[in-house]
Amino acid sequence: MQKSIEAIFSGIQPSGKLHLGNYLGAIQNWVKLQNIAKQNIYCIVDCHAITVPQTQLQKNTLHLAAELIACGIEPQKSILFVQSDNSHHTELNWILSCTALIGWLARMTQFKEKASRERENASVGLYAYPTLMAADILLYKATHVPVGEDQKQHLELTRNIAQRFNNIYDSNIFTIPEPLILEVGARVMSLRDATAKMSKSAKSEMSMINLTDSSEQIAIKIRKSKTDADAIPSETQGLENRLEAKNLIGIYASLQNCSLQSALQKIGGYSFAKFKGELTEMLIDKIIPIGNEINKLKEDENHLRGILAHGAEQAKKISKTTLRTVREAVGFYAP
Ligand code: AQP
Repeated sequence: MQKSIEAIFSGIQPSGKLHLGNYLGAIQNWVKLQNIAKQNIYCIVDCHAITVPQTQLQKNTLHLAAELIACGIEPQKSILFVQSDNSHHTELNWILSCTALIGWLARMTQFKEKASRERENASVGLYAYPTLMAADILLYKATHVPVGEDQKQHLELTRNIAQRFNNIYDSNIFTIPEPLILEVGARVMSLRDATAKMSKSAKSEMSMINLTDSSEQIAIKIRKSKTDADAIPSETQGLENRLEAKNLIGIYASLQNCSLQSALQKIGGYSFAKFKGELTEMLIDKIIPIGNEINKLKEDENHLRGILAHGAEQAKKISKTTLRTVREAVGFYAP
């Protein structure tokens, strides 16, 4: 992890219960960054979530706040707030959507994946998602954005939008953010199909480990996770074309905070039955205390609402200054 980081921004959608992929790929790094960066802003991005229909948005938003705090996001160290609680995001989004080019958006692979064959029936919001993400980041002059594999392209687009805006309006209003590429856990795949990423909105509960799963649920999900008939190799080359095996060993390595190669040095030669037993124990040790804390925090809704309200106030203080300079640069009427 780099030293001397000025300002971090990252967001997460309240689109369902947090899973192991969110934790290993994003949140555990946010927790570490709190002690490194000078300013940490973590946003529950409900405006992004409604790009596809949501049924329990309010409940999921509060639950996500509890989940993030239970994972170690400390409101004393980080600004934690809900996106729709700060309308500067949607206001800047409009201005940036007049800066972003259609050709740029058309190249975004996540839209292609999420809309798949239903393109004509996908929402305009799903298509324009990256400009709102750019607004989120640029409002706070974030210098670094922790991103997993799946978000690299969107961050590149944010950089292009910021540069184009600065050029058009002959300003240096926007800081050009750098990606903070994660070393481990960058992409955790589904336990049932290792060609798809572990995802909150996946239909099968068996495809993901949730942070509120019980020990029994964790054990059964790992026991039933897809593998192959061969033993575990001692070298990474032995994992070629073995996506499911690679995924499970990747999870093991992330939990141990080591590389795939050093994990293999330890477990090479194990049968999957033996390996799955060890992995289950490690997951239970990691997840059960977090789950207990989530359940405790969820009982006090007012406490959670207080944290989010304070976070929104702090966020608005920063974003209103950026938005004012943007409005001036664009030439908007100043009443
Ligand atoms: N499977 C994953 N492996 C590693 N990192 C992941 N992230 C998500 N899934 C994985 C990272 O978690 C952060 C928050 O993600 P998000 O909620 O904003 O959106 P997402 O990437 O679309 O997550 P989901 O779980 O797949 O949600 P749905 O199903 O609603 O689309 C991001 O940093 C992301 O990289």
